[in-house]
Amino acid sequence: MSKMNLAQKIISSHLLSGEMTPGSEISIRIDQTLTQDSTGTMAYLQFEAMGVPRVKTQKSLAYIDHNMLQEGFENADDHRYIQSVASKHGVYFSRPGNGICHQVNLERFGKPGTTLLGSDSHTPTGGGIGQLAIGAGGLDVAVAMGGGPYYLNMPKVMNVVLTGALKPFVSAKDIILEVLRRLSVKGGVGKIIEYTGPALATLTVPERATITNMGAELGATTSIFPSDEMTHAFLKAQGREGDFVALAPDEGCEYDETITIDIGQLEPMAACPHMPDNVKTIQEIGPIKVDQVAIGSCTNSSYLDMMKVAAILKGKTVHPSVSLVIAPGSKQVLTMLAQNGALADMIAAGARILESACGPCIGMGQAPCTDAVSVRTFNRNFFGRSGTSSAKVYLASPEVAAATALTGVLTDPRTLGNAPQIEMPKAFPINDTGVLAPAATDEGEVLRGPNIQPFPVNHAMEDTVGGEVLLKMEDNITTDHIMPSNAKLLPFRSNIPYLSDYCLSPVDATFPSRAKAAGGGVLVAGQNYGQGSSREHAALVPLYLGIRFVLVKSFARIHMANLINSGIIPLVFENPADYDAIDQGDSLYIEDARGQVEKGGTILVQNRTKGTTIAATLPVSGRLQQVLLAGGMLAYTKAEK
Ligand code: MIC
Ligand code: SF4
Repeated sequence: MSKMNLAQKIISSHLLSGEMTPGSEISIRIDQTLTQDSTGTMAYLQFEAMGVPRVKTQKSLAYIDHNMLQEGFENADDHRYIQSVASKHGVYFSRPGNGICHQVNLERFGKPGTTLLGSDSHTPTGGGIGQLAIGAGGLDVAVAMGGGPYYLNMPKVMNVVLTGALKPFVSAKDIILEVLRRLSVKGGVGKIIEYTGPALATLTVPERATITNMGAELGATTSIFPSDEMTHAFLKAQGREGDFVALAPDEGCEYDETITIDIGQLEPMAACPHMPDNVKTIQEIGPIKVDQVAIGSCTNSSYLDMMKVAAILKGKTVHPSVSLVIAPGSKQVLTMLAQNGALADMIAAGARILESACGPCIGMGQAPCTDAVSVRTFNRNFFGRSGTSSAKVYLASPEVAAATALTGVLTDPRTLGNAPQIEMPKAFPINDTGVLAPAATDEGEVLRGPNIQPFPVNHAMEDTVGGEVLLKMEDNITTDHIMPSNAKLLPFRSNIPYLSDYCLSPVDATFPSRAKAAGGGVLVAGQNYGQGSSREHAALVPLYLGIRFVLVKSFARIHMANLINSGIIPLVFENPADYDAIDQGDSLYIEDARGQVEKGGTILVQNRTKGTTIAATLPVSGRLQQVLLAGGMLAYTKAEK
């Protein structure tokens, strides 16, 4: 490959094995890792199980930002466990209150041209700074911390050419909403989205990061921008000029696909309930009555976003029927708002200020009222995720959210008059005391509370694998369906037995008890099964319940990797019409499972109830066939040693 696009350049400079042909397995070296607390407990338990004394990456960070409500001892115990285990093994610890992992990592640690693997699906936020940043399950991140390669299928690279310039009150959020509208929540599967074009000269790093962040909702492996003058200015303002390198695709390089968006044509938009690709313009949706407005999350909580909100709210009062909550993304952002008076403007307008964390985005508090309409600057509006199953969540820009908070109905901010002009600061205030350096040696004690329970470990594959179809599901089942996370359940992320009583409960509340009574079984679903979060709990809990294989029309990337790591066989219908011929309650079995998985390709599944045979594809390569035969990644790695 003589001329390379940017994604290919970074991959080739980190390539450890394989050929960069789309679809074939490659492995890459990982420079940085990040974990957050809701996936981190499991990642560090798995890291401990690997027996590596100190991390081998350039920098590994453990953030605390998800489980912030401390209703009982559980979350605080998990924080203490992560702090102690991080220190012992050489991982930097970002204290609770320091901010949302992706926002802080962008500000303080992300470096253009490096690779970042994070146990959170929004890790691609780092693409805003020219980093190849990928979300993965906790076990994959644990392996990378131990110096191991990260395996993935070489993605196709899709070029999104941005032309024109945003009109007033139209923002970066509208660009990614437009990409979602065009490509859908499965349009990015197996792809890296690379942004180029003349409009990039107008988009700052935090705006780019909004776009790469929500690229996760396309199902993309990651999204990336070049590292240019904007990147230089941002790094310089963060006192990190030394981390800058200029990076761009080669002139005349090739892409697997290209689309062009004239961002000057865009209008304020929102993703309507309950999918991030259900995008309409604010004008099309109309002035629906709104009960809650929530501003923040890793998508839209930068200084720039918060300043736009403060300017719109300044001197006005939040509508009496709206509850407005605002969570600035990091200690740095919150400090700046406090120092320049913008925080006072928000408070005076009637905003409820939340700590710098994920908060309502993952249902940690601020569940809206029954049947509420909630307008959020977040990235996901999956059914039930807000904590109120009857609520309808719309995803929109900070400008739309702030305007709506003032009027009480969904509002096109262009009706407000002049758009606020916010300058990027020349120098951000630097105070890294919220990040604790690890101990110099691995002699420290790891502090575990009673909430830390062992995780389930699979056994080597049997000769016959199968059981009853315990649940037959539709398309686009998310990890929020498979393993819901809200203020009541998030404290139990280190307690798989507890979580098992809630598995798939948004789809069918009887599933956990039926799975337990049957002693396990199999799952059947439609397209894009497992989209959303990187939480490996969506595989570990089904493993605990005895799920042996999952047969679907297609998988989301991270969830499929998590199933394989847990030793649950992922299978894809060769003929999607076979899906229709299966009923919940049928008995599906793979005879000679070891032989069939060893051979790979087509796997024959017997429907013993209907007396039929279904052809399914095992969508994995040689190494992963061995992982499945061994009963998952940990068993495989131990056998390798
Ligand atoms: C999310 O946005 O869904 C989360 C919560 O950040 C998850 C991680 C988790 O489930 O803990 C993600 O995006 O991976
Ligand atoms: Fe946190 Fe929400 Fe971002 Fe997930 S999407 S990391 S829950 S702010």
